[in-house]
Amino acid sequence: MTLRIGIIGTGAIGTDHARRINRVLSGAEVTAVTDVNRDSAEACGGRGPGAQILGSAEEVIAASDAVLVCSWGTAHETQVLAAIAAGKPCFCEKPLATEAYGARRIVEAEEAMGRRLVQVGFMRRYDRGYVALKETVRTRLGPPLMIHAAHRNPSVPGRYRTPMAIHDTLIHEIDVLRWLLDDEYVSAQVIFPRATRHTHAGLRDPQIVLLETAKGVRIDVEIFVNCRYGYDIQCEVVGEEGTARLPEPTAIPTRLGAVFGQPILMDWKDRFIDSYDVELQDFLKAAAQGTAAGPSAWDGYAAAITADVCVQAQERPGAILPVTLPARPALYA
Ligand code: NAI
Ligand code: ISE
Repeated sequence: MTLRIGIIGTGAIGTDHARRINRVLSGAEVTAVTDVNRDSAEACGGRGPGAQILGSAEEVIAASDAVLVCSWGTAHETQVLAAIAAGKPCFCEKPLATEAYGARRIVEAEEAMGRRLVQVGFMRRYDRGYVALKETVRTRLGPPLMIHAAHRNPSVPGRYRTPMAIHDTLIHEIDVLRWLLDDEYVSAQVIFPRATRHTHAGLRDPQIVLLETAKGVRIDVEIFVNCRYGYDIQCEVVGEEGTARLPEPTAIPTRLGAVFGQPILMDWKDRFIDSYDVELQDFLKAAAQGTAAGPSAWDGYAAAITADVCVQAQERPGAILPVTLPARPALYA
């Protein structure tokens, strides 16, 4: 059976996911799309000839076996709740919700259904480099003590504001480092170095977020979203017996014109291209069984709680604020 997939939000990642469902992955076809901006739905190149353009998220959910929520973060909660109410498996791009109470409502709705329906788009858990790093940390490094990480984007759209550095960008590290360490956060702090001249009044850039885990691991993450030179994701784990580093993406080193060089990618779409394929194939496999796998609504909620504290910490630079997670429900054991 070919799963009928609906896509809500056909911007950058909605279009990219449509392409991979129709042209790269197996078992599914995009049959319906919607976007508040109809021009965007019409321009969605990868949607395929069979896909209808519908007027609302609700119509897409009704017409599909499973849906992808790829709209802006502020719209995710309502759209995911509508998919759960219809009993349809739902892949929701990060963040699950822009505030923890929204993610909490999604967890409660899923619990009431009694089965998992939501996968959150934390694709780094599927990245070969992170998977290998996690295995190295688990088997060779001894207890982890510290992590030094950086998340740099060459630039961001004009609507990007200071809190988005947390719930749009840092959210990837919040999730992947919690997964990497198999640990929970207990505190967060934000400090602001000298600002780059390539930013504007609504965005403090760069920022440094300091996280502490229940086992006492200290993490520093630099977020620098106007770094200009490339899309650069760094992660080094320091353990009792040694250190381990996220590998650089494969690129051809050259010796040309008296320079030893290696290109740096410019776009997140290219940096994590393989992991997007694997995460969505995982979603399609579970959706065919009427359920969901991979990063759960609980993971989205845990990330949103941490993100809320980090946003508060942005407003009180230097203050160390507690992060408190409720008990994990049995559905997510
Ligand atoms: P975008 O701005 O390129 O596209 C979003 C689209 O959603 C736009 O066409 C917009 O008109 C539409 N939209 C907004 N609200 C809507 C609503 N209520 N109903 C229907 N359509 C709506 O943004 P982009 O970069 O595609 O991001 C979309 C989501 O994907 C965000 O949550 C973002 O954080 C996430 N994302 C995840 C990435 C990852 O690495 N996993 C990479 C890029 C984005
Ligand atoms: C974007 O939405 C993504 O998810 C990218 O992976 C991230 O690097 C970027 O900062 C976000 O804006």
